[in-house]
Amino acid sequence: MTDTSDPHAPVGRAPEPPADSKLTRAKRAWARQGKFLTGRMTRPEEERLPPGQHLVRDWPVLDLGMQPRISLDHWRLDVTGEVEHPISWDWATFRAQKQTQETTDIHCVTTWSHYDNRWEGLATRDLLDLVMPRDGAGFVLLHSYDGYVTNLALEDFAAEDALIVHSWEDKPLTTEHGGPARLVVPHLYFWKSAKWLKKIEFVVADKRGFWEENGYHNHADPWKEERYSDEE
Ligand SMILES: Nc1nc2c(c(=O)[nH]1)N[C@H]1C(S)=C(S)[C@@H](COP(=O)(O)O)O[C@H]1N2
Ligand SMILES: [Mo]
Repeated sequence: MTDTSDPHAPVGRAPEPPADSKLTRAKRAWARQGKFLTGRMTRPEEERLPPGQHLVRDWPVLDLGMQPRISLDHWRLDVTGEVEHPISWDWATFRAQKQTQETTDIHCVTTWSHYDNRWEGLATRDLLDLVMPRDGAGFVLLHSYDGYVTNLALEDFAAEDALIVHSWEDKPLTTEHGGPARLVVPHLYFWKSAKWLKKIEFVVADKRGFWEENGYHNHADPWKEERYSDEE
């Protein structure tokens, strides 16, 4: 006798809706628009390379010239400011958090883009679940071991593909690319992706970081070519 108690058991093929019904048309439109994906919309393939960008094969190194070496024994990540549950993690505790993998593209303001980088680390959304930002917290300042600072709106930090990564292509992130751990925010120019991440500070009022003070745009959306400052 067949057990019919399992609701997932196959019960024969569901009838296909007619190919051009109102429902299938609506579903195709939703798929095109990336509807029901939380956060930002998926982009059609022809829009993958943002305006003014060109593809490179190698992954260039860009920073202020001082590449700090932090041994895993001395590494810490602090999460401070407008949060219910501040964090101060050592390396083992950071590595014990829930892991997420994402394959995303890099777009640098200096016009190179590098496709299909496979990252692994802690999703910023999972971090937000742990620290619980307070109501007033609208912005996030990223502080790095080389003294670099960059700023993000909370909704950009919370993007569904944003990660605090420790690995690239299944290997530990190298020092030159920001290891032990860096932020990766794929939908913004790469200067927003702080290398050698040390502290994440939640704040009420926005505060421009290093490049944002030095002529770059505060928001940095590559598809809108937000390269240079939006301020006088
Ligand atoms: N801590 C820190 N993070 C940083 C920078 C920096 O100088 N210091 N430079 C930014 C810039 S301008 C870019 S383009 C990317 C470069 O990352 P990559 O060297 O891994 O390509 O890192 C960003 N993050
Ligand atoms: Mo950059």
